[in-house]
Amino acid sequence: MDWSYLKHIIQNNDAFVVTSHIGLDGDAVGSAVALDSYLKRCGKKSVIITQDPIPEVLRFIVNGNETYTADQKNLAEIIKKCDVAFVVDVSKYDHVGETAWQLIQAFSKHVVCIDHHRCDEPLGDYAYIDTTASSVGILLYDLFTAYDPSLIDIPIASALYTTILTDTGNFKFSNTNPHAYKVAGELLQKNINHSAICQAIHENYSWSRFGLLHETLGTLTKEADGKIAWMKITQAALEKTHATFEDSDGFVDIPRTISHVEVSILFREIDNQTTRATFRSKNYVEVNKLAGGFGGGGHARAAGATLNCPIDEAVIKVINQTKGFLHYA
Ligand SMILES: [Mn+2]
Repeated sequence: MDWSYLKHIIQNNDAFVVTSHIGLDGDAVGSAVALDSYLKRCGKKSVIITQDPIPEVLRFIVNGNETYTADQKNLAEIIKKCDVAFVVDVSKYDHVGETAWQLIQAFSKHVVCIDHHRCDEPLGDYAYIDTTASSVGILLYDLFTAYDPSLIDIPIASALYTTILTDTGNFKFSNTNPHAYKVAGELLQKNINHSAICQAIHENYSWSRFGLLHETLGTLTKEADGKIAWMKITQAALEKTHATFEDSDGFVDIPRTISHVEVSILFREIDNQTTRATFRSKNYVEVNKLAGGFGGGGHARAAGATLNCPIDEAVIKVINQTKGFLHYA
């Protein structure tokens, strides 16, 4: 990747805003924090603005960086002083979140997108998209290394390392590649605390998450001879377990671990007319295409879509479509 233009953008501007997508994950937060910190190490002003609040389980990455949610008061004042907005881990403007996107468009001179999702018309004036990158953090590591590697300190390296662990599912997902291992190795050489990061990601869950998991596993259903496995989370289940959707992060990966399951789907009842479907596949189903049929998108092995119908109707529609993507030997 040729980073010369981005180097020029960083060198010649003073105030930056960093944002990411709705439904923040480890790559979104890790990349935003790493970039924000790096810009500050370059002597620039930078703030992080996100549509949604940073999930509790990812707050360990934030490490004192200022973060604002888009609905916060006087945010327009802060962004007014911004030259460039960096949008990371997302290339579709409607996934940035409405308020965050409006603020960025209204107040920044340039909008630069850095992402690894497939997208025909990425947002912004400049888009750096590499669909082979396991996480956006890896692209940022490459940028920082090209710009000035000496500015990568332990907090920045830790945030970048988190993006790799979370987006590859600990080097388990099909997007894992030699470059991801290479960058992870180089980050480990910067004396980051690998076990503290792993503990913060994987051994830091709430009791409400396990109450919700217990409820959700009760809905596990097998379809198409066990090639599809799905689960659902209703508003009633959230109420019963005092949990939020934030607590269900990663649930969709669980049914995929069953032998012979090709597609795993998690349905979430946003309200009685809105259902979010999240997809995972194991070997061949391109779930981004499956999700695309419902106006969603994502990666070949991980994708999502929002349907404007009640959850039980969404289940029927989605399962029917999914069957068409299966191979029957
Ligand atoms: Mn990502």
